[in-house]
Amino acid sequence: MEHAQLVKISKRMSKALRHEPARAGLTLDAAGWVPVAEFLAAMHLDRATLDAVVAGNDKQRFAVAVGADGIERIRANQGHSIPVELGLEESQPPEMLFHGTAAASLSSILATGLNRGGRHHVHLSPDTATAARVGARRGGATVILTVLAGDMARGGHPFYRSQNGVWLTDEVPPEFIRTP
Ligand code: HQG
Repeated sequence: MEHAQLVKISKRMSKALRHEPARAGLTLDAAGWVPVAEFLAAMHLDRATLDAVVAGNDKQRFAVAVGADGIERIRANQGHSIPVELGLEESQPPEMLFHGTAAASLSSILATGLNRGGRHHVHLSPDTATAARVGARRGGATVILTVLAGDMARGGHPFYRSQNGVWLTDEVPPEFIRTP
């Protein structure tokens, strides 16, 4: 299957597993999982396509796992806007993390800090290349902010790392943000 087609399906899967499961006729459990068989039927996907999307995903957006009950389930690793308890363990971040965003948002961010908006957390990248890619999603001029994550953690702000390497925190106050 062509790359563009896989990306399209990945976006459809993200929408159902992160934002609007009911619209796809799905009910996720408290941790965001849904049985793979149910998911395939609701999304009109075959297993080979699902496997190709999950394995080939540039950001490892999805996890497939067999539960204690022997049932195979799928969930999104992060990025939800619906309430799910991902069960992430608090984790010690590196000294610096990065956030790519629109240059037009800079003054607002420096005034109020980074807010999680509709998502569960503020998303931070482990390196500038990843942050640049995140910022470029917005189009227009982008800026890469440095977040003093080590200082934040020592100041009592909890950090979590999703299964696919995205760093998550509740908010980043302006004093922990450095511009280029
Ligand atoms: C901005 C993608 C003004 C923030 C990516 C961002 C990521 C503010 C936007 C993941 C602000 C929210 C998340 C403030 C924050 N004033 N703007 N005070 N505080 N913002 O999409 O971090 O492909 O919810 O800078 O790769 O861009 O979905 O967050 O531009 O990992 O897997 O508000 O989404 O992953 O946008 O991206 P988003 P994000 P997936």
